[in-house]
Amino acid sequence: MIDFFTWTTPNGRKVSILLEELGIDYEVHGVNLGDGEQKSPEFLALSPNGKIPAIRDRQTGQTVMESGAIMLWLAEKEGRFLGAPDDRGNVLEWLMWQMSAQGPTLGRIHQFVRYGKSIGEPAETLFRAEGARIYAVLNDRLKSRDYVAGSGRGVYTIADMAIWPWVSRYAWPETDLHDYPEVLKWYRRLAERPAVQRGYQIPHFVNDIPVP
Ligand SMILES: N[C@@H](CCC(=O)N[C@@H](CS)C(=O)NCC(=O)O)C(=O)O
Repeated sequence: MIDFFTWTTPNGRKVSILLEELGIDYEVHGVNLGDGEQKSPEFLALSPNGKIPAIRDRQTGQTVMESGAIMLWLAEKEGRFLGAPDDRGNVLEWLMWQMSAQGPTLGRIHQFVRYGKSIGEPAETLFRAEGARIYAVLNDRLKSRDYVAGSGRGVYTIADMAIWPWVSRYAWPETDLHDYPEVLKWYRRLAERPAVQRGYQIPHFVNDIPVP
C-alpha cells in the first residue's frame, strides 16, 4: 500500500496517473497548498523540500519526494512503463528533460501569466521564448512517433506521463496547441486513456481534462 500526498497540480498528477496506470493500491492524502499544508512539520518530515508530491510505502516506511524520483521508484518496483532495456537511456533523458526544462520553465511562466507575479519584462520575454522553444522541441520529437521515448514509433512510458500534465495546462501560459500539431495529437491520444482520466482527478475533481 502506498500513501500518496498530493494536490491538484501537474507534478501531483504525474504520479496519480502512474499509480492509476499501475493499478496498485494507494491512499490519497490531500495536501492543501492554498492553506500552506506543505510546510507543516508532519509533511516536511516526509518531504523536506516542502512540496508535493510525496509517497510513503506503508510496508517499509520508506518515503520518496520529487515527482521524477517517485515515478522511477514506482516504475522500477513494478517493472513497468520504462520501455525495453535498450530504451532505458531514452526514457530517462526525456524524463529528465521534463524535470529540468519543461516543468520549471512552464511553471515560471504560469507564475507571471496566470498569477500576475511579474518578474520584469526582459525576464518574461526570455521565459516566453524558452517556453515556445520547449514546445517546439516536443513537437519535433513527436514527428513520426506516438510516444516520446523508445525505438520505432515509441512506447508509452513514465516520460509521457511526466510531460502530459504540464501540457494539459496549455491555457495557463497562453499556448495554442494547434501551433504544435504533433503535440496536440499525442496530447489527445493520452487524454483518452482511462488511467489518465482518473489520475487527472486526484485528489479531487477540479475540471474535465481540457481538450482543444
Ligand atoms: N521538483 C519538484 C517540484 C514540486 C513542486 O513544485 N510542487 C509544487 C506543486 S506543483 C508545490 O508543492 N508547491 C508548493 C510550494 O512551493 O509551496 C517535483 O517535481 O516534485
